[in-house]
Amino acid sequence: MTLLKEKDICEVSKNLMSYNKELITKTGTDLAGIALHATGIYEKYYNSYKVNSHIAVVPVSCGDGVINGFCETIKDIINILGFSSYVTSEKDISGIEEAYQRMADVIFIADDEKFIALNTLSRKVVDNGDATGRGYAAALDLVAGGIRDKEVLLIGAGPVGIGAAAFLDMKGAKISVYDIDKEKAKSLKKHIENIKIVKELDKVLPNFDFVLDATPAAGIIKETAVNERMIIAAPGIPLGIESTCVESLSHRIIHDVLEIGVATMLFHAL
Ligand code: 2YH
Repeated sequence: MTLLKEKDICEVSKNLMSYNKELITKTGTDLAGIALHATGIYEKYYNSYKVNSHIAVVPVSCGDGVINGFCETIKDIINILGFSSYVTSEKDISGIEEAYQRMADVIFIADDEKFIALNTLSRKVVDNGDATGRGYAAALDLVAGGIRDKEVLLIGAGPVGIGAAAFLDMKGAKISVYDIDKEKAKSLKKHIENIKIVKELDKVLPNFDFVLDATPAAGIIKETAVNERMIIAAPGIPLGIESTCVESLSHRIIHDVLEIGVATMLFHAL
């Protein structure tokens, strides 16, 4: 798990419009479209949620403390989806109190370990890891024009990988999973029986056209293992693709710091 730093997020807000355009080119839809696809929400409900839902983002000072720009960035991502959100002026417990007093329907809140969205009415709790996995898997499904019966390599069986596997399995993909921790891969197979466990990543990687890298491991995808058709959905920070090939592959990489995860968290929480 990566603790975000100010330098990771400082460009996100000002690039949101261009990121939406990039996503349309790559997947055929924007951030909202990917999150709708990930969560199965109908467009007509989205329109009424946009008008009626109030979203609060609460800064948290424990652990490494408030990250400059983190809450503002979450707010900006939510607002570009058409919602009305704000960062509470108070932080921590007082921030939660303020969000309830201002009748927030959903509260976004993160410490060093966990980042969640809480629905104050339904009590639904959405974890950033799970939502990020589902959002990126949904993006891959859109790029593939339907992932049913297609071979997908999932790298990493942690919280992001579990969310991705759940979505890909629901869509009928043929999933292979690699995790450096063999027990994690085995435990994922207990939940999703049809998953194949892969032991040597570099050996099998070139055989896949669809890859979802759900690890925070830098350079886990080597230039030599990338084939010319490969589409890589890579939510990890840092990016798991060897830096020497990132530029030439950029039109086939889906990667951001927070955007797809936060959009999917919100739509899942509603
Ligand atoms: O970046 C993080 C964690 N790594 C989240 C884990 C998600 N799977 N947290 C951000 C901490 C934000 C800080 N407490 C603030 O500014 O409120």
